[in-house]
Amino acid sequence: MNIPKQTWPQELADRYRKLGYWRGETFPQLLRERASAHPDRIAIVAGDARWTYGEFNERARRFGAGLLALGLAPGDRVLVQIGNVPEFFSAVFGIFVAGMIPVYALPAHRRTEVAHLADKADVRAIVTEPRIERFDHASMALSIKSDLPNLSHVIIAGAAPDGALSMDDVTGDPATLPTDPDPQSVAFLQISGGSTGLPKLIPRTHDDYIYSIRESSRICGLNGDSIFMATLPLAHNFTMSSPGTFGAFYARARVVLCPAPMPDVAFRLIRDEGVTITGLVPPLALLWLQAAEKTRPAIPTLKILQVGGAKFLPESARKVAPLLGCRLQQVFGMAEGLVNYTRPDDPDEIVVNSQGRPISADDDVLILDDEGHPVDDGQPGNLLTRGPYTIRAYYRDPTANARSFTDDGYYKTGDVVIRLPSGHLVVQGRANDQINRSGEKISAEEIEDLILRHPAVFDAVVVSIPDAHLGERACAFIQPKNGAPSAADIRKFMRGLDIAAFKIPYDIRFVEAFETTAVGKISRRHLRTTLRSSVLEQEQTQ
Ligand code: OOB
Repeated sequence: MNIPKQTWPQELADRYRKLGYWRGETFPQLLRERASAHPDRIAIVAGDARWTYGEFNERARRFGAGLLALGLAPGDRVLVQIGNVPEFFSAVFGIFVAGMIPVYALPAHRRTEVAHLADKADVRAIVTEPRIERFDHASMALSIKSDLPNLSHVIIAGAAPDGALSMDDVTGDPATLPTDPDPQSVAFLQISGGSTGLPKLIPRTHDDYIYSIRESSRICGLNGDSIFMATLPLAHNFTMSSPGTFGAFYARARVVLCPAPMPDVAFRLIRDEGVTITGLVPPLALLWLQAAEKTRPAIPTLKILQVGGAKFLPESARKVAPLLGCRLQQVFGMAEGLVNYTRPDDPDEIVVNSQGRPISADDDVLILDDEGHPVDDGQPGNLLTRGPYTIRAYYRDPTANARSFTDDGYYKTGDVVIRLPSGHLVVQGRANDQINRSGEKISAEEIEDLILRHPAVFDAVVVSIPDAHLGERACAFIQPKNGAPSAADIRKFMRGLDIAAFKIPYDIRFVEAFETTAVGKISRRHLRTTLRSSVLEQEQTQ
């Protein structure tokens, strides 16, 4: 079963093509062209492994042909849950060249999230590692396979347990590979942090995504001599596309995989490999700054440190250039599309105080008050956007689509921003109920639903509160029933639910009852606001 093409109105699609945004390029073509023009150039460095573009392409083609030999067909979805190892790329590009569609899961995702994604995207195979950070991903994938009849194969980058195949054994004759896909078709399904329920699937097309990586690599000044270090998880949209690993491949540059984001590991790798650009979330940037203050690392090749995924405060932003000897670039993006960058030639004050401006002159940005009226520059409002690389709908999710898109195709980001006269945006926070913990997005509603499964919980409300280290953290308020569970009981119970560990709130508080509205119903939005203010007041008086 093929998935439908992602649809922009014909008139806009024509315009994006005419302006040269959509050039009909595809991912299989991208890799093939680079491999044929620069077969011996190093594409990927990971520990002792150094893959040239030629080898990268060969590995992808053998694996793609192997998927076909297993009986999978172009259009099929394949879930990829792989950490920062080179097999991430041979798997993903192998899936591309076979005309199939990768679905990305983060290494931190556990059975609940992965099974949901696998089911929703109706995947035929899962490609994963035996273990990532000591967790047994292979067994988890096999257990999910036993529940989903269409999921026929678990493929392991490494030694495979019984019932799974090793990636090395999934090979075939590259002559069986199909011709390049339609550039307007969906290239992959990215996942959304979201504010409600489990992750939603984001269909990105070859045309739209390649436009965003091409422009991102231009904005960030990437060329064939650039060395991009992937420090955050490879599956995250920031690491993949802003300009990320895909932007680096587009520019014929080199990608270095960082095994751990800790300053000592990262600084050494930057020095040894001559890294020129990398990207971090704010809490990691703070860690690097702290370490740099003590050790003054010699990392002169590093020209740009990108920080994004969550708000980077000006006090910290100001320290990047003096302590790390490179230029800061703020990145405010979303897997749904829109990405904003501060530009290399922006004045320092803009780079420190804003989260950048959109990639494209055709990114339509609206900033509206709660009644839907545009606000003036300098005033906070809700950010809505549409454009040549922002989706028009989630994959198979009419309820989310009705909530998240306007009739004229704008995506309601849920972010509250201020626009400066220069067009740069300053992020103020979220209008909806999402916790941004170190760049990991957590839906308050999803966590409430999970806590409610505990037999001694009558009701739960989860709110986001500021945290000195993480930026924000989740705080769960619980109204118990049948006895008095402790915070430790709740956490233990949640660990048993097979969810990503970052979703388990550390801060759990008990209340006797929640305030109710006049009609006797609880307005969750109102409750979250009052509970959040009560925490903030308490913290201020401490
Ligand atoms: C990136 O993508 P997602 O999909 O994980 O999260 C998007 C949300 C935004 O709507 C916003 O709430 C928040 O993350 N965010 C920021 C931010 N960058 C993202 N909030 C404040 N300041 C920033 N610089 O996080 C993402 C995707 C591509 C590039 C960079 C980040």
